[in-house]
This record gives sequence, structure tokens and C-alpha cells, in this order.
Amino acid sequence: MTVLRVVLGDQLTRSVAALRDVDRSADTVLIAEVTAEATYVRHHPKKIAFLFAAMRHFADALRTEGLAVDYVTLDDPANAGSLRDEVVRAVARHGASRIVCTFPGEWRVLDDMRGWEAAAGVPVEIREDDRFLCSRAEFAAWAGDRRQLRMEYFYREMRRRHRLLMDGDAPAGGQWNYDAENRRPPPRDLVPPTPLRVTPDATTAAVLDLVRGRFGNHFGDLEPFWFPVTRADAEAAFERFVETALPLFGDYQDAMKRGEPTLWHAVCGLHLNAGLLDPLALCRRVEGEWRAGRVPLNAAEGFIRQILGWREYVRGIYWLKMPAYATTNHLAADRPLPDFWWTGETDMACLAEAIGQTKREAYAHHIQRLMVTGNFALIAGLRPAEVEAWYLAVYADAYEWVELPNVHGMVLFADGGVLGSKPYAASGKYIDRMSDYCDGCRYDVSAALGPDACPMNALYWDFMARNEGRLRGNPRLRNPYATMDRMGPERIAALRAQAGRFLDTLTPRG
Ligand code: FAD
Ligand code: DLZ
Ligand code: SF4
Repeated sequence: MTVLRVVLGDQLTRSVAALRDVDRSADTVLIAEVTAEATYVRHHPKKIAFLFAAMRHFADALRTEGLAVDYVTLDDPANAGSLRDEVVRAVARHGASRIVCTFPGEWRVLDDMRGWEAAAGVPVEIREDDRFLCSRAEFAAWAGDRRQLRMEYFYREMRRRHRLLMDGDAPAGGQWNYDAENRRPPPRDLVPPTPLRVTPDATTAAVLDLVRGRFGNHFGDLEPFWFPVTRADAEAAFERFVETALPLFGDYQDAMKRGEPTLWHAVCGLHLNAGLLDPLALCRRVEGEWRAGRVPLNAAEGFIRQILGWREYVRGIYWLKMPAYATTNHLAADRPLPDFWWTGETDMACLAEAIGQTKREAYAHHIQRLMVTGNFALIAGLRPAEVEAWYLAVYADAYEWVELPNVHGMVLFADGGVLGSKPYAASGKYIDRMSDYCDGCRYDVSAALGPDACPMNALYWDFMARNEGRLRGNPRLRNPYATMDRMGPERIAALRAQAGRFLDTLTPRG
């Protein structure tokens, strides 16, 4: 009897749960390009092209191995347009007696999957996605009835459990976390390494034609397209990162520089999240480099913390708290997303740089997402749902399980402190310290009032004043509120008026 093995676009791993006991002589693997998944938010064309090209290459690899793959292309005239309808069609086509699939990365898709049985008329088995280093059940057990779910404690537990960077029972080097060493501003004299750029092959070129025709009007540039789209190329790109960038990854993790979109970052999130790279293998590879004396501990620990700590932690939070998590708006933020988020056309050099780069590359590194666009969204009080939809659409590595906790929790504090202990609000001073953006900006980062003042400064104080009732009691915000008290009501009123004038100039997308 044929079993239909469904593999989603972000499950491109041969050992994925749905394929584990596949019967080559009887089963069929279904992989489908569908309009609904490409448009439920209007994904960046580079993201769609990356995923379709990776899906097609993965299907070819399975076929080479002798598996029967039913690959439905987007331009197939019979394509029904949604995952559910394609599953129903495939069950009928192959006379499948049951469906096996892997737990998806978004609540929305899980909800839909739970309806496949009724729609297709055959049993559906949804298997746990074990590509992660902490299962949903393990995370729930860790969370237990803890009052606070802080990443740092989760991370230590994961280091112990996976024996990464451990010397016996103690953390390597005597400290769990070397973040304090990882805050250097961008170097003036060092040229950052470049990530591996892959020339599209015929399969990818066909996808580019398709995406240009169907989704060319979405936000973002399709070309030049250089992302690795196969496991082998993703591994080669990661090797290049290890050799050329990892040694300075820690030092310049938080730095930002004009015209340098990737700096010393790995650009591996899109590959990890789609299944082309394995998180534990990356962590072990990086630990090996440190043990061999080729990279410093602050680099190895900093990198491993992102994957073993943050990546697993945000996924744990997502599945622990969804679907209610997405609905909260703790700071009652209600301003529509300004149109310049879709054009990059603004006099604020930091935002123009981060958004322009996002438009070109479907990529921005963590500090650009957190402290440039993220900080602006927070202090300007932009609506969480609109900000979240933007982040989900524009980054090649974005899926809701990882995007939502980062945006809703870490950036916007819309969860009221489930994920972070305080909002990461900052004035222009932070951006000036960690980037060269302010050097050529039409605004003056050292000024808070007047026509040339950096808007981030007045917005910051407006944010603190606007949310005083909710935030003053937070012990981690004692200093800013003490500073505000020293400023006095007149200066605060002037700053709030300045912020108000700026906010009045923002127009939502028509
Ligand atoms: P590197 O800096 O080289 O880090 C290596 C890897 O660590 C990343 O590829 C990623 O897998 C992991 N990592 C680092 N930080 C985080 C984090 N906070 N949460 C989860 N994983 C992390 N990451 C996504 O994968 N998808 C998203 O949709 C996404 N949205 C984000 C939105 C906001 C507002 C913020 C602040 C962060 C977001 N991140 C997201 C986390 C992080 O910014 C990206 O993983 C990273 O920028 C990807 O680039 P890189 O591969 O070069 O990462
Ligand atoms: C993001 C995406 C896109 C653009 N297209 C598809 C698709 O055509 N087929 C598919 O199976 N998956 C796609 N995806 C990824 C899904 O949205 C993804 O499975 C969910 O984000 C849940 O993990
Ligand atoms: Fe951004 Fe202000 Fe610096 Fe301009 S001066 S780049 S707006 S932080």
C-alpha cells in the first residue's frame, strides 16, 4: 500500500522524520510549490527562489537515490494552489492509504495539517520534527513552573546536555558566556570576508524565471541571486565562513558598517531553517576549531550560543506559547508601518541602509534587525502584527517559529516580558557607537532637539515617557527613568513634542 510522504519546503533533510522508514518500492514523496505558501505574506522574491530551488534540488537528490518523488511545480496547470489541496490530489493520484508528514514550523500550517485527514479521507501521521536539539516536550519540561524563562539558563542546560564547550562539568574557559567581549565597533582598517556566492545552475535559473514572472512585484530584488541551494554548497559556504570569518565572529558580532551586509556573520540561517545544514554538526565543527586552537573562545562560544541557545530557545517559546503568543500587545503599540519600510527611502541613514540591504539581499544581520529596524519599530510604537508580517516576508531565513519570538518578544516587548526581561530600547547613541551609519547621515546624532536632531533620540524618550506606567517598575530600567527624572518635565515635554512632529511625517503604505 502506498504511503504518501509529505515534505514541506523547509524540511529538506534526507533524515527528516517523514522519510525515515520510506519504502522505495511502494511509497511516494510529495513536494509541492504552492501559491498560498508564497503569498500568505508576500515573501521576498529571493526567499521564494531560494526555497523553490532548494526544493527542486532536494527532489532530484531523492530521485537519484531511487525514491519516487511527485514534485508539483507552481506552473503545473493542475496545481491547486495550497498544501492541503495538493495533498488531497496526490492521495487520489497515487491511491495512498495513509499520509506521513513532519511537524511544521508554523502554527498556521499545523492547524491546516490537522484537517488533512478529513479532507483526504485517509489517516495522517504527524511526526515530531527531530532536527532540533531540544524537543517541544523537553522545552516544556524545562519551562515547568519556572517564573521566568531566561535564555541564559536554558543555554547552560543545553551545553551540559549536548556536551558542547564543556570541560567536565564546567564551562570551557570557566565562563558560560563571553558576550561582554563581543561588542566591538566596526574596524576601520579590516576588510570583511565575503560569503560563498554560487552561480545559479539550470535548475535554479528556471526557478528564477518562474519567480520573476509570478512574484516579481513583491518587495525585494530577485537578482543577483547567489544563495547556495544544495546541501553540498551550503556546507561549502559554511566551511568558508569557518575559515575566513569565524575567528572574528565574536569580536564584531554586534558591529554594523555601510555597504557591508554580512561582515563576519555566517549567513547560514536560511540553510539551517530549510534543512540544508544540521545545527549540531555546525556547533561541533566550531567547537573543533576552538579545540584545535584556530579560533578564540569568545568566537566559538558566541557562535554556539546563537544556535544551541537562542535558536532552540525561541522555538521552545513559540510552541510553548502559541497560538495565544501572537495576539498580545503589551505596550498597546498602534502606529501603522510607515511606507518607507517598503522602499528604504528615508533620510535616516541607519534605516535606509538596513532596509535597502534587506531589499537587495533578503538578509540583514542580527543587530540590524534588532537595533536598527527593530529599535525604530519599538520606540515609534509600530503595530506588532504589521511589523511581524514584514519580518516574516523579507528575510530568506524567516519562518514564524523563529521570526515571531524575535519580533514580538525580543524587539517589541509585545509579550510583556516572556522572552526578555526589558525592552531593548535605545537612542541614536547605540547606533553611533556600533556603526558608521551616523557619519554620513543628514541628522545629527548628538542632538535631541531641533530640525537636525537624530529622530531616534526624541523617539527614545517619548517611548520611555509613553510607557512609564508599564515600565518604570522594571528594575533593569532604573537608570533611564532616573535620567528622565533629572531632565525634568519641560525637557521631556519638548522631546515628546519633537517626537510627535517626526511621527506626524510618517505615512502608511497607501
Ligand atoms: P549569524 O549571526 O551567523 O548566527 C548564526 C546562527 O545563529 C543564525 O543563522 C541563526 O540560526 C542563529 N541565531 C542567531 N541569533 C538568533 C536568534 N535571535 N534567534 C534564532 N536563531 C538565532 N533568525 C531566523 O533564522 N529567522 C528569522 O526570521 C529571524 N528573524 C529575526 C527577527 C528579529 C527582529 C531579530 C532581532 C532576529 C531575528 N532572527 C531570525 C535571528 C538572527 O537575526 C538571524 O538568525 C541571523 O541574523 C541570520 O544571519 P546569519 O545566519 O548570518 O547569523
Ligand atoms: C515559505 C514557503 C514558500 C514560499 N513556499 C512553499 C511551498 O511552495 N511549498 C512548501 O511546502 N512550503 C513552502 N514554504 C514553506 C512553508 O510556508 C513552511 O512549510 C511553513 O513555513 C511551515 O514550516
Ligand atoms: Fe540613524 Fe540617527 Fe545615526 Fe542618522 S543620526 S544614522 S537617524 S542613529
